[in-house]
Amino acid sequence: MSRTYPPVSLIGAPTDVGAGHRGARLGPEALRIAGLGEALSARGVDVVDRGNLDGPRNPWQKPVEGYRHLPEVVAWNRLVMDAVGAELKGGRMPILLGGDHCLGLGSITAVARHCRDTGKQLRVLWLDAHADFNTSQVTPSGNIHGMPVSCLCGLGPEPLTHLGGSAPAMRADEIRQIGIRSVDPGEKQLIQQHGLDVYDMRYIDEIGMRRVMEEALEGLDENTHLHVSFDVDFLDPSIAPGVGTTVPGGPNYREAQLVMEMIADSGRLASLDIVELNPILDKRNRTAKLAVDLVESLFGKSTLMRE
Ligand code: EXY
Ligand code: MN
Ligand code: MN
Ligand code: MN
Repeated sequence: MSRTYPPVSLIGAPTDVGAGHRGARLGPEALRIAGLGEALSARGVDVVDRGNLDGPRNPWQKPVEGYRHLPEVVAWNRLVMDAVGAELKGGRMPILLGGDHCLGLGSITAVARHCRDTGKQLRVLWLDAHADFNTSQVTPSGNIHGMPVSCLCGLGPEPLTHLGGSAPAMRADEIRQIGIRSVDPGEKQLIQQHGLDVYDMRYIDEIGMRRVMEEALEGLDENTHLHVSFDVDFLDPSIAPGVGTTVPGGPNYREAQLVMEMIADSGRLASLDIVELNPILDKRNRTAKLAVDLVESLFGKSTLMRE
């Protein structure tokens, strides 16, 4: 059965203000050059490219009170929240092209507000090697791309936790994290205190990716808005070297394809972030091309021959 998809809007957010390496600001162009728009159009999707948001440059400073570049991170996330919110209001599926993962805060804040306005249930699938649940007190770096999930859950500086006007933007039980294999000590305590549902690589090894996805997608219905926040460092570095914070032992190509195909089968995908792609660290744009290949599977390209 060939599924139809909502019209899609690509939104470029060329910044790495939240990251510890520079280069993710080139991610949007790398994804465009890898043919993201053309690949989705070829699948019959109505694609509009809104171009790039224009936020402050990366001042490349040291952390201040546990946060690096907080004013710039706030400014970029406000732009992202407004742009993502406008596409949702217009009945289109926003695909945010990062840029580092601090932008997930603005994106998901917009999605959560849209869910409140429309009475939809929010479910976030956070595909990542990292839990991104740090705070200024426990962060090892001050980089805010390690903090978007804690900020979304109400832990963090007011300008970020209250980006959408109130906090928390999202409840901890609305998110499932998959692929996690690098968590800091303080972060781990916070995650346990807040009861976050984390499908880490050890659990994936034990029960397999199919069971993990069945559990993570459990309870979705026609009233669910599924948001996928795809941090490309979720993937094993051997297939995705073009990221700033690689962690060995990630999902292989087939496991990643299965994740995307099972999300597509759910028919609930309604918004997407593609973040942390760093072309400076990539090899001939292969990581961007892999990301496009996997996003095509989110839009119905399947390797299943047994219909
Ligand atoms: N947990 C480390 C930190 O907070 O600095 C590394 C975070 C990397 C975050 C990347 C986006 O996923
Ligand atoms: Mn991340
Ligand atoms: Mn990550
Ligand atoms: Mn409040």
